[in-house]
Amino acid sequence: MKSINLIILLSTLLSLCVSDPIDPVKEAIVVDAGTQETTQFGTKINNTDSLQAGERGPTLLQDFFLREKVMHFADKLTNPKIRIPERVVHARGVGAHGYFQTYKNWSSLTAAKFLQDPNTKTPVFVRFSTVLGSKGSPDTVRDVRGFATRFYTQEGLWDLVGNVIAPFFIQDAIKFPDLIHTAKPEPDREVPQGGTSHCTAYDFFSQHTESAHTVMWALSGRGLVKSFRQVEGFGVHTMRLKRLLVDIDFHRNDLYNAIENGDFPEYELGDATKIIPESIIPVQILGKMTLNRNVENFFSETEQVTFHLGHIVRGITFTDDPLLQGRLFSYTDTQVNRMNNANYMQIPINVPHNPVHNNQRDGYSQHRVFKGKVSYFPNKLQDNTPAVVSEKDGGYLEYPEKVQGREQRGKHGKFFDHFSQAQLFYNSITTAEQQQVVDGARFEIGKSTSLGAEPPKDLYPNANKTTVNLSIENYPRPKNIKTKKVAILTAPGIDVKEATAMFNLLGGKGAYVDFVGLKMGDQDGLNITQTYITTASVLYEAVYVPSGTQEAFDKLASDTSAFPYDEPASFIFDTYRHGKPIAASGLGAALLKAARLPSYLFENNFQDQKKHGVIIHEKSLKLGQAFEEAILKQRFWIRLPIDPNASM
Ligand code: HDD
Repeated sequence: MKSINLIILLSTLLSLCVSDPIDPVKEAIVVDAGTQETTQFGTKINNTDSLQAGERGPTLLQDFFLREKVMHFADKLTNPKIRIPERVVHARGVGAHGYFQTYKNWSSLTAAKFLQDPNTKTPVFVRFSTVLGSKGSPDTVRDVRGFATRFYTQEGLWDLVGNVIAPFFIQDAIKFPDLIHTAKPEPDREVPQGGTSHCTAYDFFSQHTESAHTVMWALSGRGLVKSFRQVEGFGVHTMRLKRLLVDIDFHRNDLYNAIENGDFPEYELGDATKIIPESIIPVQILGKMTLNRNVENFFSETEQVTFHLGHIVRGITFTDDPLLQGRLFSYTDTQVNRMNNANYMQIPINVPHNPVHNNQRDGYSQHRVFKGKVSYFPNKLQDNTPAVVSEKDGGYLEYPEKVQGREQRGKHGKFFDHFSQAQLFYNSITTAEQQQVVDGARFEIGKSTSLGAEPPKDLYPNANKTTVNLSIENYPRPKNIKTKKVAILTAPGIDVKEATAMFNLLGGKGAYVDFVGLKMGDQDGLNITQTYITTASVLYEAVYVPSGTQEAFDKLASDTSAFPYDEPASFIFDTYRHGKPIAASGLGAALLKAARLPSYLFENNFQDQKKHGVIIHEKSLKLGQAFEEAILKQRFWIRLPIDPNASM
């Protein structure tokens, strides 16, 4: 008895001293390594085979372990009551943990406590997602990306369920089912998976012109993000997040690997309602979020997290935006259906880090054990507790918005301006980015045959206006090449010293460098981690070809039969046409020639090479600095054709 009291006392004391005492996810972590296997009811298992009558006899019904194991597996996979259905939108996602710290005390702006003390680290969980593809679809399709952030504040959960694109396709939640039906795979053939380049999507977009602005964003580079570590997130209705760090490749691995490597992505939280051009109202930066911990288990955390805009804390309230109001209704519905019971907020990833008390009881999978007989209010038996808290003493603060009007369908006239913001966006991005939008539109509309849509009239309301911070290309360049992914192309006979020198130079500055070769493993002392078959140029920010023997280059440049899928020359060519930096030393230039890069690049004009991001030199270390600068610049749009007829 005494020892139990001591434990309670100790844990109470501990919870008083530690700033974030409860992390239900951490508490729920189970380490199976090194343990003995048991059934769900704790009995130790003595054999992995099923129980049968004799060596060749039938299996016995009394085999409780077989019964339990197969039941659990089959239910998980097939029983719709137990298997959690994938989300109807944003099914494919990746999550990470981290924390948020406010830059200063914003009590002049909000009562929210987590925005007051710069020393408080508020735990966060973020789930990035594509919108349209199913759970197993590719990360890399053109799509909007979701950016859902949960803040486990000391006053409850606040979910900021946003996207990486500031505007949204519809102004009213009632149109959401139409929007999603158009963009999801077409119902007759279930194609395409995870993309908008098809008839129904553009049928809708062309008829429903309030989508124009958002379609324009989706057709820009923001619809084809390189990495979740280099996105901006927008709460769309209320808040805005800004990014700080940069980088690389396929989204799940990219985020996971960077966090494992200690290169934690950081995002700043700013405040700006609706899409007010930043040239008119600059974003006020409130604080910074750092993602520093990967999930332990994808299903338990990333799949079971239930974001909802209605998870809100004191100091933050809603507006009368019809899209927001509809979402508030929809997300509760979705989560109840998806999780198949009303107790989903008791799953560790969903539990607030502050105490929860109310009179909600029972239901499937109830994890809590409530003491006493009171589950109602008002009551005398428990002195009217759990008690409500007045606004002044810390209860939720309502915003006393004045509301008036008659019940009606239909919107105010300002909702019908569909093109001025689209035009402002187009005017505010660079020529190369405009070309991207045009190319994207040509591809997508080209895939949408027989629409017969009329071009809208009066397209030029904002013909001469621009605003700031909409161009990705014009963002401040990164200060170093940390986490940039660089490929060094090799074959037996390449100059190991040069290859190693470049590896050490870039790797020493934090870049992620891969030796790409014919076979994995050791090649003349180099550790080849990728082959021409397992990787592709799109996964890298830059490529370097070291010098080597004539023989090595004959092989790299001409023996395409050795590289049936992605031979080195096309690796270089793809890097070139995507505008990314290329470097070669000594005979390495032969591979660039084999890739048919323009001949003027081989005329030893260093300035010209720097301008085009193709750096060639006798010695690798001589080109190191120029190559590093080129990697920092990221893209050399000068190489890409600009269509003079592309203007809108
Ligand atoms: Fe939504 C999920 C973002 C409008 C209905 N939405 C979902 C997620 C994100 C967004 C990021 C994934 C959350 C996660 O990672 O678990 N949604 C948005 C944004 C919108 C928006 C930025 C416009 C401003 N959504 C919207 C409307 C409706 C929904 C208008 C319904 C009327 N959204 C849902 C949903 C989802 C969802 C069906 C699917 C799975 C889920 O909620 O948990 O309820």
